[in-house]
Amino acid sequence: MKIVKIKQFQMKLPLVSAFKTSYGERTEKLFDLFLLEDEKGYQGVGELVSFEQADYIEETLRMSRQILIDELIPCLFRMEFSHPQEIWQAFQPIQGNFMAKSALETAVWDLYARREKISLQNLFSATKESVSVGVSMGIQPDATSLLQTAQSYVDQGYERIKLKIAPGNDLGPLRELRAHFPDLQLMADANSAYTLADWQVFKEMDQLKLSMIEQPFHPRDYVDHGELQKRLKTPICLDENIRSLEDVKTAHALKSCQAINLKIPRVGGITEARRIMDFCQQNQLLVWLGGMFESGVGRALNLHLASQSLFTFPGDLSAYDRYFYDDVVDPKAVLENGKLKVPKKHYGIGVTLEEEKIKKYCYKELIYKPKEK
Ligand code: OSB
Ligand code: MG
Repeated sequence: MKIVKIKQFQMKLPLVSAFKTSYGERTEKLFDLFLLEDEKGYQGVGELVSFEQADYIEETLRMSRQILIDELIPCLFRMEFSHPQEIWQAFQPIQGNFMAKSALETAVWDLYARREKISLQNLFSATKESVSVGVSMGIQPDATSLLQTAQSYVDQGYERIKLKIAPGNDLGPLRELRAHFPDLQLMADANSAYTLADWQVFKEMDQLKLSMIEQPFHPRDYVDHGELQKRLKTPICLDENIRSLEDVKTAHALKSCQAINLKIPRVGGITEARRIMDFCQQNQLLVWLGGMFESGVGRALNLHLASQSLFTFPGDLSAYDRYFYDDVVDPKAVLENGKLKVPKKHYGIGVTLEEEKIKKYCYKELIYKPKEK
């Protein structure tokens, strides 16, 4: 098959509440959607999730768009392929730019499944109809809002809470949550805000029965994470560090962590995500699915991947209204008995773009076609 046309929608969805982390505040989510069409007219859609600032990882939205135009889209147009895994292979000579690669690669998986007239989860031999979910919670201004927010998530049915922490805003709120929710699956995400010199803070955290502590140190560090893991019983989970299977192998060899937060866009797409899942399974590393404030497109994709039996720990997979007032897909993801259903209203990722919503939230549309020979 061949890709003969690509539409790019530059989108803006207002966030329900600003998300404060160790690296700043967000009130709107910008993202792009890439709608691919093959020679038979089948379509697939992928989401570009890169942020405007390089504060989570180095790849920004502008950088992603540039590499897509300069290299990835021309590369895809040159290809004649029979399976989406070949896209992964073709993108290998292009270094980095994982989120840009993922936007196209995941769209091809969607297109392929639609063309085969099956649900995407069937390409993974996944059978779960719904997925248990957790929620990621920003740093709260005070103890009252901390407890109220957590309570509302528990009431909605979220099975696990991940609290963002930063130096000075860590043990206090975590102890407060633990005291009020003694049995809740609770974890902390530091987004690289600490160094090994802070290790005693984590030693205290070790008493709080946390499921894991996510990314305490620098995104390139494996050695200090390994040293900290040696001193703690709580599993360390790596997020920002993990861009490829090779990173997971390094973390495993250096005993830097016991768990991996797997995000499809952060590793360049589905093919790489599945290589990582296989390695984690063979090497007793806990792997679970993380999120990037995705719109309904990325969320649907995440649900299909997370519906495999390997995923037992609840992912950062919230209902759409956790983040947005509205969404661009049909059907929207809503919680049912504390779980999210794997969307199957359509083939592929199981949702379709709502034209009227695209019109409403799209501020720029571009079309790409292969160069005439
Ligand atoms: O560190 O896991 C993170 C969102 C954007 C970037 C980084 C992270 C996050 C989250 C939210 O924690 C996950 C989600 O619910 O989408
Ligand atoms: Mg994280």
